Amino acid sequence: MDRLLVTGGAGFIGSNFVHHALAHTEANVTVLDKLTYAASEASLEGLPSDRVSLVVGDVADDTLVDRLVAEHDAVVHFAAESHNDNSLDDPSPFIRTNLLGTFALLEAVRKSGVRFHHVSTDEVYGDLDLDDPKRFTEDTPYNPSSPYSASKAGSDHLVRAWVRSFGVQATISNCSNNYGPWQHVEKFIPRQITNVARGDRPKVYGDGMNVRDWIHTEDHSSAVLAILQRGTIGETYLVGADGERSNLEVVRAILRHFGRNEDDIEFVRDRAGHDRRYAIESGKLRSELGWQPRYEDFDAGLAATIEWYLAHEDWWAGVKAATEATYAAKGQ
Ligand code: NAD
Ligand code: TDX
Repeated sequence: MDRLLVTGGAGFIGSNFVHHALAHTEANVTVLDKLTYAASEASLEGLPSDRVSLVVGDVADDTLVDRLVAEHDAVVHFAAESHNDNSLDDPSPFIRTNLLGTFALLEAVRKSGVRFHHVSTDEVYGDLDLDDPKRFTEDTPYNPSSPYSASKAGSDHLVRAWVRSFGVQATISNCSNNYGPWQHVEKFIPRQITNVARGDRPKVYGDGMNVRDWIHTEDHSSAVLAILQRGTIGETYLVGADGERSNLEVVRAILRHFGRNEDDIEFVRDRAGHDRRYAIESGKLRSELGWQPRYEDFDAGLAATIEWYLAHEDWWAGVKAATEATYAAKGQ
């Protein structure tokens, strides 16, 4: 796999994966990214220009995708509309990018025989009750709640069908909530870090008891690379690092880091259809591919992420006010 095509490689997780792949393989990488509001070319700065190039384009552009895919040995597909709240305001770009984009890529790899890895989410499984001892496994039935998660579920089904019907050489990973550098301030952890950094209160939806299973984005990258290199074609792997925390626990940890009162929280309007809890059982990935997370201490990973946002205020300050204005207009 000397030539990798990474879709969405200018986004939060995709850009981290590009850095990871360059550091841990000999591959050259082409990033295919539409550079939407969520992208950041800064996240790719400093990479060796003889090994990385950026093509600005749409994964749903089948002519472009056919040509690019045929020039590579493998595709790692991160490109997506990724924010649940945006999908509730306007589902249409989610349907176009997440479904039609994945369809265009699958047709291209069908023609060229190129290896394909599809990056997906645990949200395709719906949610768990807070007191349910179960966690999601590769056998959990699909039950998505939001337009975003339904579009990702649909894209997973397309991949599975293209493997079974057309023999496409594909794998799928479904990962839990990522945190780390370069995540857009619309998302929970960066929103609350930057709120508290500006002296504002964290904004928590509903009662704040919703649980997410946090994993550092670097650990997601190492899992994707392991699956790309050693995964079994046609298989799905769940990716998680045993990082279950309620939203309240997370904002209290952020407030503590800044020396602020842990109860200085603003409870705002709940998200429609808000999933209660996600939890990943990642035993298959660990036992079959020998993968292990490096960031097993969430509090240490969160502290490093807070410090990163404080050191990169010039990166997020420009979009913070507009992001907060959009939330405020919805009572969030
Ligand atoms: P992101 O929103 O930060 O980045 C998405 C990237 O895709 C951006 O660079 C954007 O410009 C690009 N993009 C969007 N539409 C495109 C199109 N039509 N053509 C080409 N490029 C396009 O998202 P993220 O959080 O980095 O998520 C990356 C992937 O990982 C997604 O598939 C998402 O479903 C999945 N995932 C995310 C998480 C998480 O916690 N963020 C967890 C599990 C899985
Ligand atoms: O201001 C907020 N306040 C709040 O309480 C925001 C933005 C979120 N929340 C809550 C909603 C969720 O319970 O925090 C939790 C996390 O919210 P998000 O960061 O929006 O993530 P989530 O909806 O869980 O989805 C994320 O993980 C799975 C990614 O955005 C998806 O792309 C991924 O598939």
